[in-house]
Parts: sequence; structure tokens; C-alpha cells
Amino acid sequence: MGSGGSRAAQVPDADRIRRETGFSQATLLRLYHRFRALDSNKKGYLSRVDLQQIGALAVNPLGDRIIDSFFPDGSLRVEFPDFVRVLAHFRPVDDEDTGTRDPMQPEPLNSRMNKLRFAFQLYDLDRDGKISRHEMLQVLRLMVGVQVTEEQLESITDRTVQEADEDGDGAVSFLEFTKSLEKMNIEQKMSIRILK
Ligand SMILES: [Ca+2]
Ligand SMILES: [Ca+2]
Repeated sequence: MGSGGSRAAQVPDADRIRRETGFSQATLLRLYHRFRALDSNKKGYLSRVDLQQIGALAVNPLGDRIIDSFFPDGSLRVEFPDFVRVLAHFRPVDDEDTGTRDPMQPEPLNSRMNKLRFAFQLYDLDRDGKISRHEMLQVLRLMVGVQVTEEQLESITDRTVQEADEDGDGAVSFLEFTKSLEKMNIEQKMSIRILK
């Protein structure tokens, strides 16, 4: 790994980002090149328009929501560490895991729980910790496409909320969300290959 060190040195803050995200040195370097290529007029950060050039997001029905999650707190620019941190949620499990994780370190960003947290906030637009019926409807509208009538969409929404809503408050809490997705292979669904 000796020669890799000097190359990765080009990436600002490389060691810290690697520890935090679990990306290998080589992947981090490639992501950095990708970041710089997406940065249309060499601003040093990415705008919304820059991110819309990522093909995997352009074809994803929730692509716009995912792009939103690069901009917490209404900021308009994504710096490299934030770019990598969001992408780390989509890092396929087992891709680069060495199996020698330090138990004192925080859970990796691509763990099942962190992927679920990330997915949950794509639904929970007002961030009150619950997916309301209305929020569920908006996501399902993005996902089911145009072949479904408004009426069918309403009934799919009702069924989806009812199936997950264990305490009967008409909304889906994070716990209810994780339970309803228990049988789903979220690790696989939430893996997007950004480098191709
Ligand atoms: Ca909500
Ligand atoms: Ca509930």
C-alpha cells in the first residue's frame, strides 16, 4: 500500500474521511476525481445542478430527494467530505469491508441501520420523526409512476400506512418503518454504484 499514500494525499482530509466512510483509498481518490469532474466551473463545491449529472440519481425515482439530502439546513453547496458522507450510505456492504472493524468505532454509514435512517429521512420531509399519510403518498407517487390512478394511489397509501402503523396513530414512526422493512433486503436496495 506504500505508493497509494502519496496519491491519496491529493484528497483533502483523506484519512479522516476514510475512517468515517469506510471507502478504500483507491475509491476515495476516484470519488475525488468524480467530484472535481462534476464541479462544472471549478467552484470547489457542487451545486444541485452538478449533482443532477449523476446518472444513477437521474434514473432513481427518489433521485431528487436523495439530492436534497446533500443539502441539509438549506445550504446550497456540497463540499467534498459531505459528498462522500452521503454516498457512503449507498456503499454496498461487503464491497470493501475488511472484517477487522474496531468495535470502538461508530457504526459504519452503510450499515443496515444507517441505510434505514437515511431512507426514512427521504420520506419524512418535515423531519418530525414520523411519516405521515401525506408524506407516504408523495413518495409512492414518485415510485409507482404514471400508470396508477389517483384513486389507486390513495388506496395503496392507506394500505402501506396501515400495514406499518402498529400504534394506530395514522403515521409511521422510525421503529415501525424498520419493522415493516424487516424482511426487505435494504442493504441491496440501498446500494447505488456511483462510479461506473
Ligand atoms: Ca413527517
Ligand atoms: Ca404509528
